[in-house]
Amino acid sequence: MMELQNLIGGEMTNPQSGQWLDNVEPATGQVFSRIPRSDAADIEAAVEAARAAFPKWSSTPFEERAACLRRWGALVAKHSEALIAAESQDNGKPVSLAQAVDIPRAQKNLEFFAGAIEHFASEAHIPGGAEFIHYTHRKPIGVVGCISPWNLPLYLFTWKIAPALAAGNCVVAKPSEVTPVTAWMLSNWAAEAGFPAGVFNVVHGLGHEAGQALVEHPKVKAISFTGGTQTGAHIARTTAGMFKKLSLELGGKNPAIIFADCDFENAISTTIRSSFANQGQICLCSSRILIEDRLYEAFRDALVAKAKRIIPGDPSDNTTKMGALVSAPHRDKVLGYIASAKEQGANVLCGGAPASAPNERCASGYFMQPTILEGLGSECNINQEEIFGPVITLQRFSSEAEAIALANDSDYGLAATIWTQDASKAHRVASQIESGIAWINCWLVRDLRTPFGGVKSSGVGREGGFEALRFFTEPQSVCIPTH
Ligand code: TXE
Repeated sequence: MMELQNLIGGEMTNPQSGQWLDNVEPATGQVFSRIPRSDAADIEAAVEAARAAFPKWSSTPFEERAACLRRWGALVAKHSEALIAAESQDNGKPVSLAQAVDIPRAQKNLEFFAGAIEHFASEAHIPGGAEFIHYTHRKPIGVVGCISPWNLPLYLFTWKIAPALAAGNCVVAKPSEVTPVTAWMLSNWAAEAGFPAGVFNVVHGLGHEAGQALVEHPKVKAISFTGGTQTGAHIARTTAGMFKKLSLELGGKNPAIIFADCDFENAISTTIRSSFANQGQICLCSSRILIEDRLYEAFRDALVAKAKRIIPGDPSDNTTKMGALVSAPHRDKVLGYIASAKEQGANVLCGGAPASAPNERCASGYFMQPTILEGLGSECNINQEEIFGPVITLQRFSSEAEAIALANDSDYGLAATIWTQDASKAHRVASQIESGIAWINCWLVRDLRTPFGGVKSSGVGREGGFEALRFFTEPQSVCIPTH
């Protein structure tokens, strides 16, 4: 049985409580590892180690901080096969996806922020007459908390810790208890990458225990969180009176707007990917497909025909395109939404039930059929709440204005995709969509320098590029006379 440990002050440590949590493989439903059930005592030890390491790390030249990140990235590359297998086993995603997306992007995150810190400049302001110079000194904050979810475990874990460390902060990270393995593997290589003891700490455990203790710790000056909107709201309430910096990347209910003049084949194949990739467990997935009236039947039938050909398989099989959902509770949550949709009169065009096990090994795994629903109004909970599984709904519109109104009829505002071959319409529609991200005739095309995040219930703040480095620093404005 694999036993994970916390990394605190450069040492791999067991939970002070002596309590452990089972970790289940989604494809089989079997326990395959156990992790520390850490609590406030473990968080306290990690924060103290981080505080002790901060003076030296924050004054380490940025070139050395960048070199540590680059060495870490090289270690991810060196161990990529083991990381790919571990990510797939822990999350239920196909190995092909972990190989194509998760692990290469984790390496890229580390390398990208090594470069970003080498180019992160600050400003000076010289008023007319040049009697004074005002310069902005961007200083690391101190000890910061990084809390990450289970859908893209190492990808989103490194997306937070890399800019935090690059900027000169010391980190206490709390990965999801549902998918802790690759964060633990990475923590084993921190010393080899050159990070001094205490600069980077990982405390495993439950959100409302270890996570809550991290969020409310008075010496943790900033929290970068990705996860559910409800949890994000809870963290905001917890920290409101503590005036901590907060970066909240939360849920989404992303529309795909399909105009009749779209590139039909491209729109179909990309919408299948944007709907069902990672079993629909990506905050950027499209879950509301809005189709112009005169194209509705043709698009619907083509989408359903493709979705029916997606057969959930054993994630460890290289040919598998769709794996298992991350946990039994999550699988049941998704099935609950489908049952509710049926009760409300939805027409199930395909799927709508658990998928049969792909083989004996996976007999007790959490597999679901890709599901497409139609016939529900925009106000229906199925079209308003984040399901976060392989479930999409189809709605129709008859005008550009109606498409925009439908797309914006949501408490969320993370991402949107727009399909039209009329460029001016594309720009016009994109500018009216309430979202942090808009893709036109493509999906999930990423440039790590761009601001990443959402509006409304999709979160507060932006990650990515210099946005992340500005979040993880505090600017001080200094003024000096020039005479
Ligand atoms: O998220 P949680 P979960 C959405 C998706 C999903 C829902 C819940 O709809 O169904 O969120 O998923 C830690 N103080 N997204 O349960 O609970 C927790 O341990 C501090 C969208 O995974 O928000 C984990 O490390 N930390 C999202 C992390 O928060 C707490 C991706 C996320 O857990 C805590 C994942 C607390 N009180 C889910 N409670 C996206 N935007 O990509 C929990 N945590």
